Amino acid sequence: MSRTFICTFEGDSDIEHRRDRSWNWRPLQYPIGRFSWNGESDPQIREEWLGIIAGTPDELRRVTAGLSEDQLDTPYRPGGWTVRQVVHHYADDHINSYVRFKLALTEDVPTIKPYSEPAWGELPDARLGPIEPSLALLTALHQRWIAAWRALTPSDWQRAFIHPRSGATVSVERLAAQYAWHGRHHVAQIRALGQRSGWTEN
Ligand code: NI
Repeated sequence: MSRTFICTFEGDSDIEHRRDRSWNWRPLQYPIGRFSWNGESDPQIREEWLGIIAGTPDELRRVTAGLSEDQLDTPYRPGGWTVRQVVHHYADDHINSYVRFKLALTEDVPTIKPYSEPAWGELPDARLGPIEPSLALLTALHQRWIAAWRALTPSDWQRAFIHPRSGATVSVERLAAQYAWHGRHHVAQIRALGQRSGWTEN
């Protein structure tokens, strides 16, 4: 049976979008589309996912390079997070997922602790703080994360945790697919904003 997953990130969830009636913003919110995966992978596609995850910190650095404070404080879409909040969200969210990944590797299908993405995004350091610490944190975090991914045995890819909100059992295989998507998802939001605003030519 083919399994198709949609994104279950706390803030990227279906629940948020049912609450948000502004369907006009969907192309801005999902410039590369929603996360989906048919539940299957092979060594080649896993390697592609890891390559994308490994490159995410540099992509984020590239797309935010040279932005002014005003540009960093511009929402990527009306009513959405600012570029600054998106950068801090990367650090906050990937820290949480790194911990979930490690829990899945070291415990027997543990139930993880969700967090409120919208609330974390509204904390003062996320709304107002300089982005460099989060860029540096993401770079270091992904070095550790990728080293851990690359050390997995074939059977390790099926190790999993339970997300208590959805009840879903999430394998680290699925996590790789999700984070390859997530890494490109918000970078594409920022890039699209820059293009619409005439900040960049590409
Ligand atoms: Ni996100």
